[in-house]
Amino acid sequence: MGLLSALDGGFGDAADAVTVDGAVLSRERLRAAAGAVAARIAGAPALAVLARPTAETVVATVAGLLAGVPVVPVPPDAGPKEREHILRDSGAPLLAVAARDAGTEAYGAQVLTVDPDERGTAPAEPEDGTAFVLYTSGTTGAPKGVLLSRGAVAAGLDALADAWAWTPQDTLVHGLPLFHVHGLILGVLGPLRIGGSLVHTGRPTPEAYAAAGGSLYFGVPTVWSRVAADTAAARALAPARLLVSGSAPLPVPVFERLAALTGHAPIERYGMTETLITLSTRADGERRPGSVGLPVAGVRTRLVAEDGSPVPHDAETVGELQVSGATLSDGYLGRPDADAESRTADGWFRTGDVAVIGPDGFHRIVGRASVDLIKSGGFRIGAGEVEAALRDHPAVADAAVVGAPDADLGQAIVAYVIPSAEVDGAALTAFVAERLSVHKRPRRVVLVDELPRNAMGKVLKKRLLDAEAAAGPHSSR
Ligand code: MCA
Ligand code: AMP
Repeated sequence: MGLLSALDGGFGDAADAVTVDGAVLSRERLRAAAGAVAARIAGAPALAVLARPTAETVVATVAGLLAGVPVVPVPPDAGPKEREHILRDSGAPLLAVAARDAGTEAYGAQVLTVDPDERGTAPAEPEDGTAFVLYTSGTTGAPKGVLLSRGAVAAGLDALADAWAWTPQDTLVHGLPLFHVHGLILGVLGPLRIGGSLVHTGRPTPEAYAAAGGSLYFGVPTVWSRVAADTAAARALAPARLLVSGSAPLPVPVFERLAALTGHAPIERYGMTETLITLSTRADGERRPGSVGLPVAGVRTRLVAEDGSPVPHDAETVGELQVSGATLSDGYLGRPDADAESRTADGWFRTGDVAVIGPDGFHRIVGRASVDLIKSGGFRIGAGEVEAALRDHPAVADAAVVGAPDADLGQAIVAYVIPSAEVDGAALTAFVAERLSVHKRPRRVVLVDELPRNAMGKVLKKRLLDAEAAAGPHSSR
């Protein structure tokens, strides 16, 4: 059975299988349009896709999967520095875009326009191979390409179908970006494997979620917090079957308000680009606020102390969460150093997240081991990448970036900058937004004369975070 097992007509041809950006695609039309693109890309080593939330992105992604060509989603707002890195590092010779983006900069790749009305014959899906190269941030340096196999994606989606009782009767609704695991793999490939239909709302606004009338809803905590603050929108979700939160911690007050207004205790699940979704509460089990539940089918977890010894499952003692199983990636593209660092000698993936496990097996994520990986609005952002972009500005002598607690975004990027010439925060924010992705821009810039450092000269980020905490709660909204 192929990865896109619901696309081949096994569940019949729903006329409205995929709705995105106002376009409605039946499975038959999606298969035909993707078949036409698949014929044009056959044999290519990789296909980059300018991943706007559009029908063209869905068609191009499905075409890559049908043709056995690894898909490399490119964030549509990625500035020149980030886009060039993704295209060159992945080696993708083709960039698929919608007609309106035909003139886009592709850094040596050939631009391929995708037309959802084109018709061709879908080839038989390959059995194995790399499905995606997904770019994601580390603590330092440019984003790394994570190699996700077809087998890992299939195992990950099947595990979620089991945990969430996700069936062909479901209509999935979300408005998340189509260049990450959450929006693209769960949110687009999920319905193309499991069946049922997808409504992508363009943006994940409370009003759009309320109007969509789905059964299964996905959101990052920022989305759920905005829904919970909009009583009418939240109440409109009462007829749904399941609300699922992930990509960052769901604050307990948001969980509780959502449950009170919608009548649904949300499911919380945890994962990473490198591992897909590994932990979740279950549709048929307890949905405990603040907990990400149990390992999904095919995944094992363990907690390890700093000295490598096992940590007791007493719901109190923290350790590094390590995972193994069928959903793990095949490593980072061309980065054996990063592979070696992220895997243990016995093959477990080191998540870098700190967690506790209770005697009942329920997991709680306590935080991240490194202050340099920031989660803002559910986006993973490396402090080092933002600092490097800031240092490229002629008026910046040095910069240190932290994720400060934020009521809306979970963490907000705050940049402490030592200027070398006259400059203001707005100019620096715009500079980062233009070079990297817009969501990597600092939400606040603090100009300082010096940065706190230890005897080795390393910036003491904990001290910057203490200063943020002392300044009181913020909300970027
Ligand atoms: C604002 N804008 C700017 C600037 N400031 N543009 C250029 N320069 C500036 N200085 C524009 C933006 O382009 C955008 O415009 C608009 O302002 C809003 O931007 P922003 O404030 O950043 O958006 P937001 O509304 O605050 O975003 C909140 C959000 C978003 C919608 C929740 O953070 C989001 O989509 N998060 C999802 C992240 C996610 O999917 N993560 C999954 C990865 P315009 O309106 O024109 O676009 S995690 C994963 O995959 C794992 C496995 C997992 O566990 O799930
Ligand atoms: P990404 O690779 O963008 O998916 O980011 C993965 C990271 O998101 C993980 O290492 C966690 O730090 C964080 N994360 C994802 N889901 C959750 C969750 N439910 N609770 C807490 N952190 C989460």
